[in-house]
Amino acid sequence: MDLISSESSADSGDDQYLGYSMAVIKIRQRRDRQPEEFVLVGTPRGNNLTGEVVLLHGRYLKEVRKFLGEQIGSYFGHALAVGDFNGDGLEDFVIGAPLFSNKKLATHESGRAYVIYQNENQNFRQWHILDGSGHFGRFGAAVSSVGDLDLDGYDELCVGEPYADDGRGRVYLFRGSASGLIETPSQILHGSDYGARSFGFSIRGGEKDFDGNGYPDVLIGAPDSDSVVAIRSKQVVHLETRVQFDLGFGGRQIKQAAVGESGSEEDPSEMQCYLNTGDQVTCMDFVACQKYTGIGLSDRLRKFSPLL
Ligand SMILES: [Ca+2]
Ligand SMILES: [Ca+2]
Ligand SMILES: [Ca+2]
Repeated sequence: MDLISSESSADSGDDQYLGYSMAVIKIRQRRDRQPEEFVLVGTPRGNNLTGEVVLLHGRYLKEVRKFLGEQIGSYFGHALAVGDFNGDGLEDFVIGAPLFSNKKLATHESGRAYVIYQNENQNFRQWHILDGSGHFGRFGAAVSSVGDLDLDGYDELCVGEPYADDGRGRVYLFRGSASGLIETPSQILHGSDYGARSFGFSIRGGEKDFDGNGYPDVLIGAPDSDSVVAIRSKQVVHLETRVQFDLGFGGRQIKQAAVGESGSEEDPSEMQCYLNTGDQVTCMDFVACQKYTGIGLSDRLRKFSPLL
């Protein structure tokens, strides 16, 4: 096996911690070309301590671009993740900066994650920022594209905040969409629910389906409690509901209507039914149908909620 490495940097590059994190990303340099593999390398003490992420061509290991941090000491480049969060077929990436202090929120080391979307022609102009929730939580210490957990065509992102909740830790799940990651997390996992500490210090997911239910699962490291938590994805059920109203004219006049609509163009004055109170009312039967679809589902769902 040939040893290939990048050139050594100048002495000024010492102690910048190049190689603190790494990821491989496919980039399409021109519209008429196939994507090529590039390497992202985190350097959290680079660029005079703001941190930087270097993009190298995968074949030649030559630097082609740098992404620079915005705050000294934020550890921009501590963690890296690659995924296609807006489902356009081009890989995007995320940079964690867990020691970022948010002046607007007056929080110290609350952390920040930068989501960077790839466009055609190696263009990364669209950035998206996700912030941690409080002091010393260190949101962005781990970032991981956990694949398309709900199989809707957009990759999901997990971000660890390992020192939130007095050191118990949290992990945020952000869902992808056509316009990129949805800023409000769809789920927050709490280390306290698993008896864990520093939960979210490391995250790995999107590659394996441990329980064979057709959906990828996630591993979350919690080294302060000497534990790893395996999170199994639940199956996603798409439910379609339809209601048909029978207006009580011998089944001859069946109208379809959405829930909550009267759907009636018939004469409601024909009151041929009685309530328990003795009041006479218009007869109205209805038929409710529910259909479910999804990957890996059985013919019968154990917990299938009835419509009414
Ligand atoms: Ca994309
Ligand atoms: Ca998805
Ligand atoms: Ca699974």
